[in-house]
Amino acid sequence: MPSLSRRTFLVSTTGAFAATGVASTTTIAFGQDGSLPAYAAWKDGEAMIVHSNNTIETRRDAIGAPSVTPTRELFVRNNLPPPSEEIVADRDAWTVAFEGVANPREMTLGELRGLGVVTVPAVLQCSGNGRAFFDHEASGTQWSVGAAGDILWTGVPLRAVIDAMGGPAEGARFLTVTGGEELPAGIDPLTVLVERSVPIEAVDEALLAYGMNGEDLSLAHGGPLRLVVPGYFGVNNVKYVKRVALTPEESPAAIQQTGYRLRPVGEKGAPTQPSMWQMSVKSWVTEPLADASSGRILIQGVAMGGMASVEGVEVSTDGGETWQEATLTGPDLGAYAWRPFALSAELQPGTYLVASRATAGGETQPETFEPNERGYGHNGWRAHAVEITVV
Ligand SMILES: Nc1nc2c(c(=O)[nH]1)N[C@H]1C(S)=C(S)[C@@H](COP(=O)(O)O)O[C@H]1N2
Ligand SMILES: [Mo]
Repeated sequence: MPSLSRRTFLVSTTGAFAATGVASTTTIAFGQDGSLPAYAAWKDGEAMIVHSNNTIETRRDAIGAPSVTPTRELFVRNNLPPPSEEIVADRDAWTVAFEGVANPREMTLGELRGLGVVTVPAVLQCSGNGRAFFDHEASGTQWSVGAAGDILWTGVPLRAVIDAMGGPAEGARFLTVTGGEELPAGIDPLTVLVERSVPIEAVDEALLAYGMNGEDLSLAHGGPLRLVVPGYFGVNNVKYVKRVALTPEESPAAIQQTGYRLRPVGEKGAPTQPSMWQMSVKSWVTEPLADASSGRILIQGVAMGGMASVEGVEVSTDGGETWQEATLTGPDLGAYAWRPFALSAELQPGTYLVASRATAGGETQPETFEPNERGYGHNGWRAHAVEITVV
């Protein structure tokens, strides 16, 4: 059982947030019994692990090998409690402020819809997906592989919106987007505000999404409107978007300045360290995970390239001694999507260490991944391998 202080960490993101002790009072509404919180009660409970009210993971054995993750099985991750359901009652009335453009203005979602539409398949993955595979007990939710899913996002291309406002203002270098949660009273807003910056180049691929897998975006996933930056880690995909700004500097919010920074174990976050922006090549086996009967067994999983299309996936049943090329089974949905893979193997009774190793954009998954303070970005194939017993 984790200690109380560790538990406080589990429900928060930034060190600042946890250090204030505020997390324990504002987000203590735990799914203590493992049940889904009200705002996500429509999720498939059988498929999910409820770590807390604000951190809900897809079970590894529920992932299977889908091209697109069913919405009811997609993970949820909130740094703050989500806003009230009222914000999705009248979606088109939702307003967003645009700044750092030639002609700054506010627009309603109803108006934004008129500017264009695009559907982009892209992986949504939390920076901490795979944290549980580090040995140094990185603080935070102990996600295994299920803080990720492949989604069909529908929305307005951000480029069209910026163009409609006369283009970026002079000196703009970052896209800075603010979430619309109500902030807890009595503490410095910058310690809890969800506001993220990404390099301005991301505008070309980003969208303001109002649809997920052909349906209106739910409150749990950021409805009525969220930012999607294809290829970038989950945290950059700001939900409940209230403000979009093209800025000369990165956001002053702690979540940007010190949070989500890749750094050596034991070091504090700082703006000079790499930010969790672009994702890397990664894959994991989703079945079988435990016992199997001898004979022909179908090993399946999913592989993503981050910013590049998956070129291939190799599978090993002997812990990486030998590898065989797997088949990419799903359609090629582009650079930002994942692809399911499969390999049929003849296995005699015994124990096997089953691993997968993807290649994309000329990069192959490494065997190990350097530990880092917060346990971000793990894509080492060995730690993601599964031991199965064939009887
Ligand atoms: N406004 C807002 N946006 C947010 C967050 C948040 O807490 N508030 N969490 C971020 C993080 S850390 C992740 S991993 C993704 C999770 O998206 P999901 O809950 O739709 O799965 O949303 C990101 N966007
Ligand atoms: Mo995340």
